[in-house]
Formats: sequence, structure tokens, C-alpha cells
Amino acid sequence: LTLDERLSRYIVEGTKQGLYDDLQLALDEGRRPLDVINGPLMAGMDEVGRLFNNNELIVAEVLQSAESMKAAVSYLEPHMEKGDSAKKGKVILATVKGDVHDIGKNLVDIIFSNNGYDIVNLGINVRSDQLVQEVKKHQPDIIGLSGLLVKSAQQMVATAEDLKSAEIDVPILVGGAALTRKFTDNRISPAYDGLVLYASDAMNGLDLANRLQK
Ligand code: B1M
Repeated sequence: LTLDERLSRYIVEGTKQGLYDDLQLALDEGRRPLDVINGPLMAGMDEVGRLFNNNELIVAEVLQSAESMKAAVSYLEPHMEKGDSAKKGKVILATVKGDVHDIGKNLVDIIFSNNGYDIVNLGINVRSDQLVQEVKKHQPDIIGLSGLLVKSAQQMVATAEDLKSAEIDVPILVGGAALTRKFTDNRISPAYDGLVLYASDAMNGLDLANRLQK
């Protein structure tokens, strides 16, 4: 197997045996950590999603894959490029209520932290009343919401409504597999008084946030 095939396979098989050696090999070859994540590691995760969809994997196995992915990201994290470290602003991050997927959100945390943002990561399954409370406490410049389930997209609409009721109009950055720009523009934006931005991935999210800070 090629190095990329092996890296994908650690994720699909949910194993860490050999993972760190191969990640180091990729780094030694001069590969950028984010390219490794977005390339072979994400390809592995997509394959996991496909197999799970076909009932060829059970939740416990998907969880093992998630553990391998998290381990890989942790290994790569210290090698990631640190951008402009001037303090840029505060971002509150949460995976919305009903959703426990956090790998994407935590990637956003890492990338934003490496680029000068102050992050308050509220974790997973965050109810909007909790979010409102934390926003009032921390006064962030941006609220980042993540969700991977179809119902999470709907939950983001409800969350936007609840933030609006609490008279919060801080820009919201939304992302996650079940979301689209169209849904964001047609459903989430009208439910909110402030700006709502859709990020296709974590780097796009950083780009949008940076533009907001200017
Ligand atoms: Co779940 N799961 N899962 N799962 N899982 C999906 C999402 C699914 C598509 C798999 C499938 O069926 N093909 C499917 C959703 C179906 C749907 O609603 N359309 C699904 C399902 C059904 C479920 C359960 C319901 C299964 C069950 O119990 N029967 C259950 C739900 C639990 C719940 O949330 N209430 C469930 C559980 C789990 C595990 C716990 C086992 C595990 C998560 C572990 C964890 O996160 N700690 C898991 C996993 C791993 C997946 C897949 C395989 C991989 C997700 C992932 O981590 N990807 C996923 C299939 C897939 O996506 N291919 C699947 C890697 C990660 C880096 O990508 O999070 O998309 P992602 O983040 C991307 C972008 O989306 C974006 O940037 C990142 C890239 O840079 N992004 C943002 C995300 N958030 C952002 C926020 C931003 C900006 C960008 O700004 C704030």
C-alpha cells in the first residue's frame, strides 16, 4: 500500500498501530499537516461514512475510527503552521443540541487557535439556552456552530431564533456536513438579526472570520 492508502486504512479500520510512524513519515516527506488531514485521513472518514451507511460498520466501529482520527489530528497539531499570532478576537464554538460529532468542530478550534483567536469551546450537544448564557458571559466576536446531522441544520435555525430572542446579534459562523450555503441563506439567516456565514471547511471558516475582523 502507498503511504496515503495506509493513512486512510488506519481510519477505516480504527487502529493506531503504525499510525504515528506513518504520520511522521508524511511529515518527513514535507507534507503539510492540514493536507494530510484533508487528504488521506478525510478520505478514510468518508469511507467509514459510506460503510456505515451500507450497514457494513456498527456505531462502535465508527467510534474506533473517530478515535484514530482524533489521535492523528493530535499528533499533527504541534506541526501545524501558526499564522499571524496577533490577537484577533474571541470565538465561542459549539456542536448544536442533539449532535455529538466533534472532530470538525475541534479542527476549527485548533486552526483558529493557531491563527490568533481566543477560543471558548463549549463542546457537544449544546442547548441554545446554554449558548445564550455563555455568549452573554464571554462576549465573543463570533459564534461558531457545528452540526453533522440533517436535524442539526434545523437545530441551527432554532438556535439562531433563540439567540435573536435574547437580543444577540454577534456574527454566526456555521459549518458541518449536513449544511449547505443555500440552507444557511434561506433558513438560518432570516431567523437571525446578525450576519450568518456558511463555511465549507475549517480553513474557509478561518478565511471568513479573518475578513470579518478587518
Ligand atoms: Co455519525 N453520522 N452518527 N458518528 N458520523 C455521520 C455524520 C453520517 C453522515 C454517517 C452516514 O450515515 N453516512 C450520518 C448522518 C446522517 C444524516 O443525518 N444525514 C451519521 C449518523 C446517522 C450517526 C448516528 C445517528 C448513528 C447512530 O447512532 N445510529 C449517531 C448520531 C449521534 C448524535 O450526534 N446524536 C452518530 C454517531 C457517530 C459517532 C459518535 C460514532 C462518531 C462521532 C465521534 C466524534 O465526533 N467524536 C460518528 C462519525 C465519526 C461519523 C462520520 C463517519 C465522520 C464524521 C467526521 O468526524 N468527519 C460521518 C460520516 C462522514 O461525515 N463522512 C457520520 C471528519 C470531520 C473532520 O469532518 O465534522 O464534517 P466534519 O468537519 C468538516 C466540515 O464539515 C467543516 O469543517 C471540517 C473540515 O475542515 N465543519 C465546519 C464542521 N463543523 C464546522 C464548523 C465551522 C466551520 C466548518 O465553523 C463553526
